[in-house]
Amino acid sequence: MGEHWDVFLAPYRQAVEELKVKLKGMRSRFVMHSEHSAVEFVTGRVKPIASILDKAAKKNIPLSNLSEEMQDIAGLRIMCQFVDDIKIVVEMLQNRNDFEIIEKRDYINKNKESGYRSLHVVIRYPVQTIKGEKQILIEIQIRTLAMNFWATIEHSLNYKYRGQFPEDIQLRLKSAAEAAYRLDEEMSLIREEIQEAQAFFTKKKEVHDSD
Ligand code: 0O2
Ligand code: 0O2
Repeated sequence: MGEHWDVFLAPYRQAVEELKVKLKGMRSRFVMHSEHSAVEFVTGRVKPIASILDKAAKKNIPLSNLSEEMQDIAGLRIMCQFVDDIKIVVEMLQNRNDFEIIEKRDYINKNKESGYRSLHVVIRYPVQTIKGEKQILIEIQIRTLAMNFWATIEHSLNYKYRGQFPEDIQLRLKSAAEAAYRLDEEMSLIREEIQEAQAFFTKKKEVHDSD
């Protein structure tokens, strides 16, 4: 089976590497134009085989249907500073013509029971293989740094407790989720202040330049 997995996962590995370069490129272009970058950083991974098997068993997905039914075998994650950046990133993804967005799951306006917040988009991405083009599904998670902090901690605790959190930990995670939400709100307010200041200085500079 080892060799089969290598063959099966090869296009996913290639796609993750390609998309990391492409999405990191979005950040470089903001920086080049001296604009606030909607993209803070990008990570990506191919799901480990053991996690693919666990998830397939949990969701009753036959292994022969993995490529159609498991959307996050390849996963990219885009971290943003501010909640408002997430919308900008989604618009940029929508305007690209190297892949197609086929699904969007909004866990920001409608957060999960756990307290998890993120915007997920599933894309259909064409990979060039020696046997021609292969279309694969990829999940892109877009979240703020605060949402990422919470999700990373919760994910490790989940691993430790296998989803069965002791009650005190569960309560702490809920209140940490609320704190992360408030942090995002506070930062959004500061962002507006920064942008107002930038607009003011740009105007002032224009006046001086025309002197
Ligand atoms: P774990 O289990 O979190 O320890 P580079 O080539 O240097 O840019 P590199 O080393 O290939 O990058 O990895 P990258 O792109 O920085 O990040 C890989 C990380 O993605 C993982 O680390 C996770 O932190 C994160 N990740 C985990 N799950 C997901 C997911 O479902 N979707 C996305 N998009 N990212 C995820 P590890 O060490 O592989 O995993
Ligand atoms: P990994 O690689 O360990 O991160 P389901 O698995 O049923 O919840 P589905 O339909 O596959 O979800 O898609 P969904 O909900 O869009 O994406 C699932 C992924 O979102 C998870 O991947 C996590 O990366 C992330 N996620 C969803 N809910 C939570 C949560 O409550 N806490 C944290 N930390 N992350 C969450 P996996 O399968 O866990 O894989």
